Amino acid sequence: MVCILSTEVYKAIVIGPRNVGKSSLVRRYLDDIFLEKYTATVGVDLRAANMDFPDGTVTLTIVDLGGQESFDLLRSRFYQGAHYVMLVYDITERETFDQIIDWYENLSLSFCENEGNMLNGALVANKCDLIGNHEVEVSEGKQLAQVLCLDFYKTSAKTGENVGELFVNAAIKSRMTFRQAQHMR
Ligand SMILES: Nc1nc2c(ncn2[C@@H]2O[C@H](COP(=O)(O)OP(=O)(O)OP(=O)(O)O)[C@@H](O)[C@H]2O)c(=O)[nH]1
Ligand SMILES: [Mg+2]
Repeated sequence: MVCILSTEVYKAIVIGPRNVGKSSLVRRYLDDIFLEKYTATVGVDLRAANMDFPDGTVTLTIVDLGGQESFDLLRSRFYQGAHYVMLVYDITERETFDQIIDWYENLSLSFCENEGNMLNGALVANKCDLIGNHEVEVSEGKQLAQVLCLDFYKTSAKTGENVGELFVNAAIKSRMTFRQAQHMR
């Protein structure tokens, strides 16, 4: 964590298979727009969100990582120092859900001792607006999240459902874990 004047700065990374809507979630949160056209993230996009809480401002730097396999090596370089991980799958593509364990294991391998000594993050079931096309039950997502000790969010970058909650919670959890770790020193 970096402290610039009274602003605390934390790092969140957004990962998961290609085309699941990672960039769309970030875009929905920061710009409040949704684009139907798919443009793959080439490598990484870096953004930042400022959030005002009663006890101070938090800047969440958001590292949006392209899901294509060719970026595997590059991607792991950005895991270092992350305070919160958003692990995204597409609720309408079971294959993306089935890949989550591999993503999690990869992450755990190259991760990053964060300052609280545990991997803080969320499993995100995106594209939930496509009702009728769901290939993964919400209960399955919740169960996996529980096993991996992650929060669970069912989101739609298209409608905005739960998107604000996801990012605000990422900032709150990052700060809480960091402060708890400070206390224990
Ligand atoms: N219906 C619906 N479509 C979505 C949603 N989120 C993303 N999409 C669409 O899914 C496609 C992929 O979205 P991206 O946000 O580019 O996916 P990504 O995970 O960033 O992909 P990579 O950068 O290649 O890893 C785009 O055509 C989006 O319009 C959603 O919540 N609902
Ligand atoms: Mg992207």
